[in-house]
Amino acid sequence: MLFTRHPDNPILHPGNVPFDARLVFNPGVAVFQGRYLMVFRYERGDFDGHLLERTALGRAVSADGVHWKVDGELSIPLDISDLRRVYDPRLTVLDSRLYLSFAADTDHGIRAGLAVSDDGLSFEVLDLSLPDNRNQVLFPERIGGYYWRLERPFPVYGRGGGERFDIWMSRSPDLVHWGASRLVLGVEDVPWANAKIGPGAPPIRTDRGWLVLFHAVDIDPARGKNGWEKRWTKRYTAGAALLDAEQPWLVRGVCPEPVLVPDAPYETRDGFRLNVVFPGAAIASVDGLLRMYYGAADTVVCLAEARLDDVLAACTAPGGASLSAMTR
Ligand code: BMA
Repeated sequence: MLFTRHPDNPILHPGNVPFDARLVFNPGVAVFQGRYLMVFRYERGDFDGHLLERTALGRAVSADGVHWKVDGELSIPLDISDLRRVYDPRLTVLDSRLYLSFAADTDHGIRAGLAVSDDGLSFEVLDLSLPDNRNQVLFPERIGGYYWRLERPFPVYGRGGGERFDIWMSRSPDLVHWGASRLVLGVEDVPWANAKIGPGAPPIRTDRGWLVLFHAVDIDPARGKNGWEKRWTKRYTAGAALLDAEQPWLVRGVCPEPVLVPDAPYETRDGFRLNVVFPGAAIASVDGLLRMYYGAADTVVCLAEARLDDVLAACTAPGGASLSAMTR
């Protein structure tokens, strides 16, 4: 595996949270106003009884990106009457403002939302997509004069009724009106996936293009009891792809193997849904280290690290799926 787990994993778990939270996972992380900021998903409920009662967002801060202090809950002011819950946050800093993209389950479908903040505490909602869309991530820069996002719609009828979903992209002149949508990466471009893929971390600019960490799901009907669930046949792994710097809908390469697969006990043995690594953030440091923050087993927050150059080289190595999207 290209990524090595941090020895302090899990870096955030329910025991670190000063309020009632039974599962703490799927983080968005950004360096904002001089420190690391994390927004994470948490579930309240009865861990031993395996009952979950409430999904919400929490906030943590850190000086080094490894040691975190939870400093409260975060509420997103969504003015819709059919809202059920908000979850799976991602953070992007763009023009010195902090953007939070999130999934919103409503009575009428799952919507991808975007909110903005100037202090990391209070947010204004800019947009909620049509259903069904999720895993929206915002690029940290304008490209060709537009804002860009990756997203993952759920085309159930068009893909034969099963869970076979792909990574798409839209652009916007103002972060509110999105369009000119294109397919970026299909499940068939990811050799080890057989079910669905979705953008994970907001893309980061490198000298070879935009690096995207994504999640990829394979289903094996032989998988049985897994975590709290009687039956959970999916495995969530992390993958990496490189998009063109100026025409980001063009895929320059896909790492032919996952960059992280569930293996550690906190990914495969303890928790709500086992065999899940769900990347939500990537941070590159000046000394060439790439950090990936991810949810493990839908229960804790973890960190893994790789050399950025190694990940870029793997994305463009011969034998990997590459350039397949260029003809779309
Ligand atoms: C996805 C989302 C994520 C979750 C993952 C694994 O569909 O619901 O929030 O981490 O499944 O359960």
